[in-house]
Amino acid sequence: MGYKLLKTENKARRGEFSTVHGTVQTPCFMNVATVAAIKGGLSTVDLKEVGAQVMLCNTYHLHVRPGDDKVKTLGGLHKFTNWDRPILTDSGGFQVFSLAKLNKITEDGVTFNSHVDGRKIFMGPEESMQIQSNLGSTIAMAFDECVANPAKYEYSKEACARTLRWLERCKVEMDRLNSLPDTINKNQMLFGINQGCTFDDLRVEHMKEIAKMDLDGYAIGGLAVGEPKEDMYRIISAVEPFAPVDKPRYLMGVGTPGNILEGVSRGVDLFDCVMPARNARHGQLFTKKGIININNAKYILDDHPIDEECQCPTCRNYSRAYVRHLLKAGEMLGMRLAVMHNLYFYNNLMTEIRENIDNNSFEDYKNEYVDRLDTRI
Ligand code: PRF
Ligand code: ZN
Repeated sequence: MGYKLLKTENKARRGEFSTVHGTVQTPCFMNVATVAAIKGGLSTVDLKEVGAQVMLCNTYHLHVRPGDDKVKTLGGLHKFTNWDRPILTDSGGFQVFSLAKLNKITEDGVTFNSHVDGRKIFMGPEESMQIQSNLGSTIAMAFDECVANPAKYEYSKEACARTLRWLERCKVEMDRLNSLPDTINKNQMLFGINQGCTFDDLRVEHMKEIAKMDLDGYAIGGLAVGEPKEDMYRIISAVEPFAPVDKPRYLMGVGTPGNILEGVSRGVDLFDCVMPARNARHGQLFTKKGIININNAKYILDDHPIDEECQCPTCRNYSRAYVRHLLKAGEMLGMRLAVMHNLYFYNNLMTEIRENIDNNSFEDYKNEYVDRLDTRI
């Protein structure tokens, strides 16, 4: 088990990450299923059709509903969702800070009100690890504090130090949970999360500290939270030399196809983002030539597939005019077909990225696509 670096082209890495739930070919996009379902009505059977390797679920949401204790009783997330490939669970840290009505942060953890029924909940590093252990995910994320952007230097420094102390507690708790007799996944992996806002010195210092801890992977958090993309790229380049070469690197919550290509070219292996599914639900569809808005009247009589070059179930069977009509009519099938296309597009983009790194043509591929892919046409 673990990460194997197969090939590099400049900083871009082609690798294989093996887990108890199978091997992930990297670079890889992880498909967001916050409440253990892809928004837009895709099943885990559909997820395989769109070429997904990894599903990402959320500790916070599943703790609030249906309850991680229920999921454990039902045999864990893999059995619950009928998904036999890797599942990564986010720790709840980020969601608590961005979603719930936050009460207070202390050294112990965070107290907040549930976004479902307002009830008061406490979550700290131990609680987050216990919930993720109950869910039985392949990879658990450390409980971190993602500071809002912009943030003051002094506050970012304190939050960073707290995130490091929390990580040490996460590791101790994870080791304890993995050794208990009734734990669902005794090989659960732990990824640490680099923080430090947009301050290069805090970021590098923090990455150096967490790199010493022999974790299963290293995430870069706290980016794509409203800062200019130049800041995001600069921070990735600053911390990358201090991330262990023999462990996967994960850029959390990123991003557009262009952001992913830039991330890969700076040495990132894993990505996740709500964007492909969310945009699809609003009629924004990715194609090789750029983003189309299927709600546009010019598609009313368009009998071509969304993307002529796409081999997804939607493009193989249905026209732009039909998908447009379904979305306009508010039919569930419209969202489903649109989301299938966009997720296939993202997973296929990763396949192409891998092939190009294998063939030493990634830089050319990136330069050809980077502008076009994020353009609205
Ligand atoms: N921390 C955690 N999850 C996250 C983030 C983070 O900083 C981000 C930031 N883009 C997305 N998801 N735990
Ligand atoms: Zn398609």
